[in-house]
Amino acid sequence: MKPKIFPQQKQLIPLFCGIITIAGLLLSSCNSHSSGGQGAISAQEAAQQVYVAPGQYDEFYAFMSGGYNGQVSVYGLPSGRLFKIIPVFSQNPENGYGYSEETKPLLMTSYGFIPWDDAHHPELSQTDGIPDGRWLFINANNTPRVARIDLKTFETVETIEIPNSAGNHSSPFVTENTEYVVAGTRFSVPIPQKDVPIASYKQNFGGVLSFIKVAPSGDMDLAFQVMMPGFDYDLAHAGKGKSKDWVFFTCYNSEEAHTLLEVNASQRDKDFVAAINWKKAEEYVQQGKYHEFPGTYYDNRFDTSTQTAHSYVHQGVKVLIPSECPGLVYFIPAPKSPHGVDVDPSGNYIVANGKLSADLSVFSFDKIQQAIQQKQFDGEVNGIPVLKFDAVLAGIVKSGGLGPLHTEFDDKGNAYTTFFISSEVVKWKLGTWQVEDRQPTFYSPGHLMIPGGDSRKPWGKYLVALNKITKDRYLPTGPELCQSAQLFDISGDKMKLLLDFPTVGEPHYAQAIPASILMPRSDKIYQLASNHNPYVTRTEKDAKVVRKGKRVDVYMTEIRSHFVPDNIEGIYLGDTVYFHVTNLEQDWDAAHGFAVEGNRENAELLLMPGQTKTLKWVPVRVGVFPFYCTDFCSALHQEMQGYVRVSSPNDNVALTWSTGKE
Ligand SMILES: [Cu+2]
Repeated sequence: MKPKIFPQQKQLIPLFCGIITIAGLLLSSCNSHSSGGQGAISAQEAAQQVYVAPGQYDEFYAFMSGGYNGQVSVYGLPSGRLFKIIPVFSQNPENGYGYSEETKPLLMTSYGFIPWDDAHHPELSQTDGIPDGRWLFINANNTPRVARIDLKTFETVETIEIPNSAGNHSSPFVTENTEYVVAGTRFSVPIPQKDVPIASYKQNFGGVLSFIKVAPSGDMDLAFQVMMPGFDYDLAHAGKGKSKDWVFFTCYNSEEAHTLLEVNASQRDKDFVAAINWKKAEEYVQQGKYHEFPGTYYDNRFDTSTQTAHSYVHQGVKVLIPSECPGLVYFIPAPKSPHGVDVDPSGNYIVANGKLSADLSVFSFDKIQQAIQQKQFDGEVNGIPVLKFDAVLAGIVKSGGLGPLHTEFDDKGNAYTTFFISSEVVKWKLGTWQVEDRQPTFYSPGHLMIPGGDSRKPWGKYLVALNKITKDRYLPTGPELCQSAQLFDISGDKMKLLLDFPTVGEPHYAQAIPASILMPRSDKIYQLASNHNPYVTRTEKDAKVVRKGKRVDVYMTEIRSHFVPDNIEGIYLGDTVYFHVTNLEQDWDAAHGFAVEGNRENAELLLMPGQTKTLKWVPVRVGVFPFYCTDFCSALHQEMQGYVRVSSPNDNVALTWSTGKE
């Protein structure tokens, strides 16, 4: 297929060819390093804008999903510097998350211990529709879950499983005051799960949209689900301002195909946006108009006082059936397999992007309300009224691009949409629906992100495009290339490309917030005095080793630059040893690690000041094995070591422990 070049690009960047053919979605060959366009600025000017001098801070924190690494990475903007990787759904040997006994419960599900997932959409908590810096939520796509990260510690503090769901993609978007986090199923499945022929899809499969209640403490609980037709639910956003009682979900595969979806789910001219009135749903639940469905799911909560996660197993879900609940759900026809559904800062405009179309359909919340009142319906699906397309349409953006995916907003009445197939970001005006600017991206952007760009108060200075393909943008690293983000300055009339920077995993979506909001909230240490881990050792003289049958508990401390105890004898083959390590430091950034040779199941521990963590170790050989601090903590870090002696059960070695005894 001949690569298609759009006129603006042809004129300004003749070599640009990162265009994908719609038929095969195959990237054409591309050898360009050009990054110009109307917004081209000199390298010096761009460098000045992203340069954060040594010792200076970035203006924004950006949180990017790690996709198939199951993590969140934290970057600074505008520099693109990576600060931290927050493990969420995947074990992380780097800091022992999912390996320490305290964090293992966070990875528990009804399927058992799941050490991996595919994390797509970070979402900051909001107050009054504005990111407030309390928590960051993120979804697990594969084994449906939603996690909450506490932004005081930048640690995962809760994961909740979502029953009846499969491929938790349209998640975890929050309502205006973080009353709920929503989660829509990507794949429809038999509900409840049962053994049926796949060909019975239309009779047996359904899709649920889940509403997770968030308590003022942040704790999540699955409040109710809405049983929808057997479509694929893709993305969501809650309303804001006048539309704050509603949540909008895009869906595709209204054809209800179960094989070769690339053809069979692209038959219809229009799929839908499902508009759900969650206030009404609450009323129906209160009136008892729900069905109790079976479903086992885990809610895993990290107790900050004991620094330990616990799993709570729940049974049964309240499910609302739309045909029994008038006014709960309406379908809005949206062209051609829509992907993103994005609500502008005023809450009036809802943008749905048909990923196989060129145009963007923008709906008006006022018109939706009017159409509902006047019953301007175009039939119904499973008892869900379908609103007349023309009655709710606010405008169409004739984009000139192809494959619109996702839209965010600035604070000046502009919207910005990524176009996957034509590899560009298009800026357009709300109300006039006119295209104001377009810039190529390199290549094939999925989501884009403007700090606060899905909220009531965008900080419209920068835009980050999260690109799927980076061919020829960086030094080659074999067949596997890094993923990439591109930073644009959107403060002026024209977007200006400032920076390419590689990302970790596959970033699907991102959120950003001014550093001035998060910095003052950030904890520096864990207070030793308020560490109530049952295995805490508060002083060196409290260190001890306790045997109970074949279980040995080592209560150990670390402080620069020694362990107490550092010599342990009287461990036998067949024992299971739990090293409960407490970092006694009370100084910011004074971390210590702990690792012991021959640990087959678990990684290391990494302990922040005042923290207690537990590493399980089952010795498999007789001998004397070293343990050591893995974090370069002081000038005498290399001296920070110890030994544990393992004897044969036939021998008779007394249990002893000590430090500094010759
Ligand atoms: Cu150390």
